[in-house]
Amino acid sequence: MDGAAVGEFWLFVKHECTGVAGMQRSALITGISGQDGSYLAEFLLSKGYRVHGVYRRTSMPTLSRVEHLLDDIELHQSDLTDQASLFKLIRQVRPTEVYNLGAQSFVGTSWDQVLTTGDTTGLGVARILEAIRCVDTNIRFYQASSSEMFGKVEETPQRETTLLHPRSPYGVAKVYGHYLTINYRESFGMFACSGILFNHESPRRGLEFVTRKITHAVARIKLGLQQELRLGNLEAKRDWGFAGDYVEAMWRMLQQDKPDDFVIGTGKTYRVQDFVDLAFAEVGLSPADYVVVDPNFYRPAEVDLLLADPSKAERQLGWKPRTDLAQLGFRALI
Ligand code: NAP
Ligand code: G4F
Repeated sequence: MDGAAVGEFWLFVKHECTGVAGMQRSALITGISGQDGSYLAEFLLSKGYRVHGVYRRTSMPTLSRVEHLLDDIELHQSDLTDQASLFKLIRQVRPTEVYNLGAQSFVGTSWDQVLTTGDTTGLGVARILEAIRCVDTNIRFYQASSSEMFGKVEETPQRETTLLHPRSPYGVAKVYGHYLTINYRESFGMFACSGILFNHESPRRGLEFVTRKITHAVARIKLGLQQELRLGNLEAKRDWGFAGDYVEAMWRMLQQDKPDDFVIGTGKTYRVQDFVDLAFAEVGLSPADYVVVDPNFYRPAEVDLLLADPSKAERQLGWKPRTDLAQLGFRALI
């Protein structure tokens, strides 16, 4: 046999072993139709995982972000508000890892839908942890926690030990999920990790979030399709990274010897106004001619400043962001 044939042979043997002995690692992702779910699915497939995704029944399709993966992933209908269906799903799939990315994730909406947000973003964590606990406590669990939990920040930069002071119903629900994850680790010895991720963006980001709202509008203005861009608080500061980098950190957390919690961010912060300036500069236009500050987009309570200290992740996970805001490139976001 030549070298290539030997390689093929071993690949075949490996495939047979993982298939027959059930050794192939499998992951279940809630929120697979979302920004992070789609990048995580791609990443796990590249690592040889069998990838299962949870999606909700909707009157219109919501799977455009994973359309290119539909032949490679297995989709299951369920909902974070439905305990029985989550239990049945975990029992049927028996994944080795569960990534809980599903949530009502838009901060602004959380004041209008306090209970839905609490039910999905908060209690949803309890339901999936309970399902895992009943089926198999060896299943490793990742919870998508958020820098929004730091809220009215108690120190800067924010790290794993920074006191939490959430400023929105969304932030409050995430605090519940974060502490419940820690509690299941401490109570039942489960391998449960909480990733405290700072804002991360991509071309797959929803259009209601400020980065995509800005870049989408800038493109439309440049093309003559829109005349103005109405925004809220331009002074808020965020630590923005790239979603594709951050999903690798999620996976790395579940490959550790011991479960733990990690802050994931870039360690740089920018004002919304800075983002606006950069995006308009990219197409040679002046924001002053188009941006209108509209109090309708102010929030009842604002998170003024987020800045990550991701040094624990770098030390323990060997993870570093590869893409900062400038590298991410505003053209890619448009
Ligand atoms: P996203 O694009 O809004 O995706 C949210 C996902 O949750 C979607 O797939 C959505 O499904 C699903 N979902 C909503 N309600 C559900 C329910 N009741 N049952 C099951 N699934 C439900 O959010 P993302 O940016 O990918 O964020 C992923 C996770 O990380 C979220 O938990 C978010 O709160 C958290 N997080 C995000 C950031 C960030 O900057 N992106 C930072 C920190 C933490 P549909 O498509 O059906 O709506
Ligand atoms: O893009 P945003 O809506 O993101 P926000 O509120 O920081 O939340 C995102 O990041 C969290 C992590 O910290 C995640 F947990 C959460 O799920 C989500 O992904 O708003 C960013 C900032 C805010 O200060 C907001 O007040 O931009 C300000 N802003 C100003 N004008 C605006 C607007 N935000 C939006 N969405 N729309 C505006 O017109």
